[in-house]
Amino acid sequence: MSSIFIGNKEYFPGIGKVAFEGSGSDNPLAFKFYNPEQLIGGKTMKEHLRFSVAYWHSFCGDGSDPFGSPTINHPWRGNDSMTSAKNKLDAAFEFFTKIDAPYYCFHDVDMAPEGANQVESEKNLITLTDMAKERQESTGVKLLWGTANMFSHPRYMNGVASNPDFQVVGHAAHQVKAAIDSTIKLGGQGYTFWGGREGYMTLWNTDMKRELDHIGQFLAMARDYARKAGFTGTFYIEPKAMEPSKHQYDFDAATVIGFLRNYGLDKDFKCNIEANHATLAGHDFVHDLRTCRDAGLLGSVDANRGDLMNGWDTDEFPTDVYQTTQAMLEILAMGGLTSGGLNFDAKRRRNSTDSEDLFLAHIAGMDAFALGLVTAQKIIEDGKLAEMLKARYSSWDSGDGAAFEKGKLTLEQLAAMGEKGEPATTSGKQEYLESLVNGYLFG
Ligand code: XUL
Ligand code: CO
Repeated sequence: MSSIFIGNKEYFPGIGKVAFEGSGSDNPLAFKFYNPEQLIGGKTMKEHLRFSVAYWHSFCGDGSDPFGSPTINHPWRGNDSMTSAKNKLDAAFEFFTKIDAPYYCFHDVDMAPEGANQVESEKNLITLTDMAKERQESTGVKLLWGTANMFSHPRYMNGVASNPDFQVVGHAAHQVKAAIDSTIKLGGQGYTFWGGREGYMTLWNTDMKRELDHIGQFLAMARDYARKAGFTGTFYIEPKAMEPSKHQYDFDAATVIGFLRNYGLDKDFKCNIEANHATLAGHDFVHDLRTCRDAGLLGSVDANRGDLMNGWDTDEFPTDVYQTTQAMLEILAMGGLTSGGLNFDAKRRRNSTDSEDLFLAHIAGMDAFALGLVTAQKIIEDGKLAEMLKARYSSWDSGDGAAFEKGKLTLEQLAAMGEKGEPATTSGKQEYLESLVNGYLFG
């Protein structure tokens, strides 16, 4: 096993490049199902899945939670914040290379420490992203999307673009402009807005209509700036139902789609759907994916999963192949991801404290999505599910049903058809369909 290090130190010694060894392998540090070059329906697994590592959870998360202090001691901590940030960058690119991830995503403050003021913060960001550009060129790893962390700083406690205080929105613009500049410099294929503070706690102090109008205006300004500066990628809004705000304006996919259309943003913006955010909204992950696909607005995916036993954002690695199969079916059905990818917005558990756990967690997620892809392709090739779906709606394919769909019937005509007697009882065949899916998964 050869050592790989990006700067002058190897941060994950003893771990080489993770390779595909097949399902028979008992090497924990090998892929069992993710075989990057394997062809599935004419494209390689790597091209289909477009895996991305989240800088924040993987290199900034330290295992702390609201009840306890850090459990994970990162070896890249230096004597000052800029030294730590530079070491962290090298560790990150070492990890991307070893895990064979083609992409990564980051927030401004994940990579560069905040300075005493906005101007100093931007200077730090420029220094670190200049270094990241060199690391991208030497390793071939690319930026899937960039974003700004507009939720941690106290100035945003009452909102970002939705803030009742205009001065705060000026600060937000400065931060977003710097993050967009960095994303363009790094060749990012997307730019994400997650509105953690864009919501409210009580209507007693909130002018909801005005706040939503301000968000619409702000996003249009950000889009216009980025397009003028040469950004050709996709903007994403990432829906989330709650946490941190009680009522978040980007509640779920349907809400975001309505918002984008309402403010004329749907030509430039798509959704970035996160599994655990969909479940917080009371939906299955696949429900929000389907809602976006049907609207032509599924852009990218934050690949994780929640714990259905509780109601907060646990950001676990996605290892449930039932969910990854459903997700990959949606992605294949829309012709694949284009500028988006599968970004592991997931953190290892507080008590997964070995540095190899970061590898094991990503391997588990990548293998689960590879299994999902293979199964989804099997389902498509076999065609039985699609055939049954088509048959279920066949009464709309000809005659009066087809006339209805074409808008050729009046309510009076339709009502007259209702006099023909009780319709037949038709089974939905749910249990049979579920057993078919189990057959594709395990047969
Ligand atoms: C928060 C979340 C964010 C976004 C980017 O729940 O998912 O990390 O993905 O800001
Ligand atoms: Co996310």
